[in-house]
Amino acid sequence: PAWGKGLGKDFFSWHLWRHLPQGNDVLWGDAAGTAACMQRMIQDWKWYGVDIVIIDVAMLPYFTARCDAAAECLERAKTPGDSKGLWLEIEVEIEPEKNTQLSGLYYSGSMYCSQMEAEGFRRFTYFLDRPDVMAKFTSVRLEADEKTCPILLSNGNRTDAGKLEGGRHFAVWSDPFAKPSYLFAVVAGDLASITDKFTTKSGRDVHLEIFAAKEDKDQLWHAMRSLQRSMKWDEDRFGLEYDLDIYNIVAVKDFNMGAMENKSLNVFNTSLTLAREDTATDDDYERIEGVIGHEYFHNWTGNRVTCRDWFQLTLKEGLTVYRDQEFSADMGSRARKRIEDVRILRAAQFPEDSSPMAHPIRPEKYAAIDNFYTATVYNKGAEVIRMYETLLGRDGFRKGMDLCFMEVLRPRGLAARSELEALWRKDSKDKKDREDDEHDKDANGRDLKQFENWYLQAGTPTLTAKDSWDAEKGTYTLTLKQKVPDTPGQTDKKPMHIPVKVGLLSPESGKEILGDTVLELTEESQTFELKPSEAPKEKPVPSLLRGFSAPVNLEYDYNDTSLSLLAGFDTDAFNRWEATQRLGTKAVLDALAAEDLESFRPDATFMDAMRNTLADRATEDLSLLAYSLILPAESTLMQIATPPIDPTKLHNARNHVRNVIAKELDAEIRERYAEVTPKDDEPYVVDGPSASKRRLRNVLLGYLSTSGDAAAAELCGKHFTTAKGMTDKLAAFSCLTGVPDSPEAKAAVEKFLADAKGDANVIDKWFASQARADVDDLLPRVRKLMEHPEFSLKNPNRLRSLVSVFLTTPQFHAPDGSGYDFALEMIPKVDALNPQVSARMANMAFRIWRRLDEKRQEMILERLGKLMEVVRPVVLVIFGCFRVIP
Ligand code: B3K
Ligand code: ZN
Repeated sequence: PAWGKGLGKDFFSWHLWRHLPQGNDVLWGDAAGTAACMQRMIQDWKWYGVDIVIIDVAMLPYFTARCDAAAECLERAKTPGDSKGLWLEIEVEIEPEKNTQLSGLYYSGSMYCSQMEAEGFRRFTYFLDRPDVMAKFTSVRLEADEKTCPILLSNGNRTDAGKLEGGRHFAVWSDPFAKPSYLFAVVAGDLASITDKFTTKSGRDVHLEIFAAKEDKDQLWHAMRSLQRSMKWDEDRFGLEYDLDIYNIVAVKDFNMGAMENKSLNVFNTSLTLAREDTATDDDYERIEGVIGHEYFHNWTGNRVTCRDWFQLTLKEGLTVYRDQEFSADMGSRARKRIEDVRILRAAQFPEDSSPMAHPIRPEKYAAIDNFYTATVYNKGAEVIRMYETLLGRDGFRKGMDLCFMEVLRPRGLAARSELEALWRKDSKDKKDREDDEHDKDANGRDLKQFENWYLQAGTPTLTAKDSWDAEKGTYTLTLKQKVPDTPGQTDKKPMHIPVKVGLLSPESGKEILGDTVLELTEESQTFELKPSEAPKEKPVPSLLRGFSAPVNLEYDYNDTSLSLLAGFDTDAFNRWEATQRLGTKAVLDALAAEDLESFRPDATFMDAMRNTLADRATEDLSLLAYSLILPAESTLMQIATPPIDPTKLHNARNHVRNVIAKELDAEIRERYAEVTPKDDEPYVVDGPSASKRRLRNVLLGYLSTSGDAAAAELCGKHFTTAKGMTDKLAAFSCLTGVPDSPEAKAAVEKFLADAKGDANVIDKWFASQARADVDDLLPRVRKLMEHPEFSLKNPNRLRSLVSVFLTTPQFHAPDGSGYDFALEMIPKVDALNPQVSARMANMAFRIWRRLDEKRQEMILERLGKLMEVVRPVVLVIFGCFRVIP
């Protein structure tokens, strides 16, 4: 490459970035658009006195063109008045069969399929592969052998098709909407499908078709119904109607993530598409509905309005997760969904936010964008959107969405953070990255400038509450303080704008004496005065952060009596559950601190709360009881316990508390278990209430199996053999993996696999249950399973089901370092095949290292040092962050 008159590479990168069209002045058209961009750059460079520019792909990732035709283009660009414009023709040769990274175009079993987000398109052909370069992909012509690839799909409408010589055929697809290359997709293969339709609110019929390998065809109907429900919901809740006549989904078995929202041609991991009662659990059914919704909702939040650049990823992901959460809440139980989402946030995002990998929802830099599809960008991003809704109310939020999507952004098709914020804000004029005033409308007239800190600052804030009560005046005083912790590269942070939803309960009767009230904390410390409807003698019991109104760690000195009052009487279902979790956390942490664990017994209040939950016959949604009976997850407790933490000890402490519950409440647990056990002739139905009943029953089975004795194994064996669907079967199987030498377990291991009849999703469950078995010799068992003919390193689902699952167990942290050695062995092997998957594995395994005890920290550092010698890219990311934490 000739860099011309001494101008350096950085200059070019910067200049290229600056000069490429940002937004709606992109010249629509594929090759023509590309050439036009080149022409504009050349003209601009001429101003600097540069005569010849050859763009090299290795030098300029933003401009992935490397072709002889470039020179010709440049020549033509110099010819004034060339009315024909410029055409760039690129011919590439690729080998999808050898693409083990599963990014770009690759081959998976019975089909060729593509994954372009984030930067896969450049692995497919040369292109301006950036989200702000939007083009109409017209005349996408696919040709293939008709026998092996009878189905040929791409985005938009099929405009032509026909037979060719030599047993080949073709199809031509045209998408009328301009889109960035990451939303382009092609699929070709021998697939079966099911079809149905959806009539939109304006009366248009949309053809719906879901494709899969032939043997999976009968497992597609749940996905179809979920799609129809999603389409209806987006019309009802957000007024958003589908904008094409076709919506296709393809299920593929080799896929790096869950699913992909390509315009009108979604590609889904089979694990999030296929469902039959004997192959999928209730959780799977719910997840599938949620993800089908998620990808469908992207059609507006992501596709029609997309991100200006990848730093803005949360604009489409956080918002779309929020939308899918709301969809699931409306389809099932709102309280249950909220609990599930917060459980995920605490188990996956809070650990990330306190780790060397902590980053704001809008990161400022990245090494590989594919590693930034994180719980922070997605789940914390959704919480940030949810806070907007809390601050503005549902109507205000909808007003903002309408203004944003219908009036301001849709005509441009692109969004940057500041533009989305104009939804809600009054004073957005001073934003440096806003380009013009025209879009500077606002829907709510609220001053939410400070709220922007949620986009800029990483780390989970701590919210401390202190209160007092003046019985005479009937005034309750609440002082809230916030602290945003230091994270890599960020210190001395500014206060956040935190909506804190509260209520008050009478300490005597448990009656609510102050309903939902949103307090807005904007300073480091603020005091609020509240007037409840009654003035009890003693201080009212506060129900703080109702519905988890902000992603923070709340510290308030609750005593056990207040917690059990909240657990029993709070009108906020989330906080009823939260109170049980606080009691559970205290029980486990007390056990962890106990000198003699064997004789440790949790406080009576905790045991009473568990007893009350078991006896609760008033709560209709049995899932709420089930979740109240589950102790906080170890990954959540790892964030609450004070470092240095010995994960083996923490695991034993949690298990001990479980054992005490199981022993002391045995009679109550058995009674309730019998009550929710289906009658012999009861059909297995997949719906909300039945799923909740099973959820409770399976949590109870977990307690009944803790002893691990012959009677427990027998009970689990019976639960297993009488199971009519996958939910019950898998629950029993998981319990049995904890007593692997029992005859029931041995029989179940064989039966489960035989029953699978080769169904990959079921076999994944078979591996995963065994990979998280609560047994001391877990690692040798995992190694043995890796020798099983069904195991493969190449299929991400299978790899995750065994190797990644093991990395999340307490046994991974075995004191002898054997788990860490295993990671050291596996990560480079996987990295050679698929770096997206290996990077995730490394992150998942090691991100909590700073919370561990010194010995384990040393062991991990040593392994990371070795890893660095073999897989630099993965480890560099981790070490890059290690450095900044002192
Ligand atoms: N947008 C995709 C994720 C793409 C991940 C690329 N490594 C799925 C989703 O969030 O809907
Ligand atoms: Zn998404």
